[in-house]
Amino acid sequence: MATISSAQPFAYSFPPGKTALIMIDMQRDFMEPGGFGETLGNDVSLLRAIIPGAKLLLDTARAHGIPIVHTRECHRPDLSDCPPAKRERGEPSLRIGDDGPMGRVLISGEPGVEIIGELAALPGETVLDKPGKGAFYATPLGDILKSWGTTHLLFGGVTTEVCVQTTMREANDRGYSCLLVEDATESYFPEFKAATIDMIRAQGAIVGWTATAAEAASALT
Ligand code: C5J
Repeated sequence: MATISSAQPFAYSFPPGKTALIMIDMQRDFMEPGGFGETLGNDVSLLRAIIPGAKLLLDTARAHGIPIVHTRECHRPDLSDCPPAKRERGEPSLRIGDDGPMGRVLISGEPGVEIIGELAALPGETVLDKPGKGAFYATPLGDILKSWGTTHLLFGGVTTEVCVQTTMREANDRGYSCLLVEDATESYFPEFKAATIDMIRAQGAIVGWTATAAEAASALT
């Protein structure tokens, strides 16, 4: 059992052989200019600060045989899995499925859906396309984790309060003990990231624990 004594709100213990890392949506559409994140009016450059923390987390998992699931938020080219309410919401400069500088926005197989080069999946790692904010909805994630005998989940990715938090809350309901890695996750709104971390840790780890990538790495050495 590995233990991060400095995790918040108290020590987090996890069995490396029953732990998986879920890296949420580190794709060009959220991380680079011209993608979905920017069409919503966000400054996507803010997210790049977590690349070193996310890389450390991936490298740590790889070094310790912890399986990795990379997710990508995207839809089928015919948009049959995109609810009209999602596509029509707000006043983005480009909507889901429109042609943009990185191909059709948030459409599977398009360049914008690729995970950024620094954090790309290695052969043998699982890459799941998900149409929702949560990674369990309309994906085989639940079955995959069951087949691995997973009991504990480490989380990184973007954005903290949307796809990461949605997935972590559902994972918590499904019985997983979850750790959010603080410097491997980011939001376009720093105050939303801070609030999410506070909410997760509140009330005796009601949704899970938080710690840094370095703390997770040193717990495993
Ligand atoms: C958003 C995500 N923010 N990956 N998606 O729309 O968090």
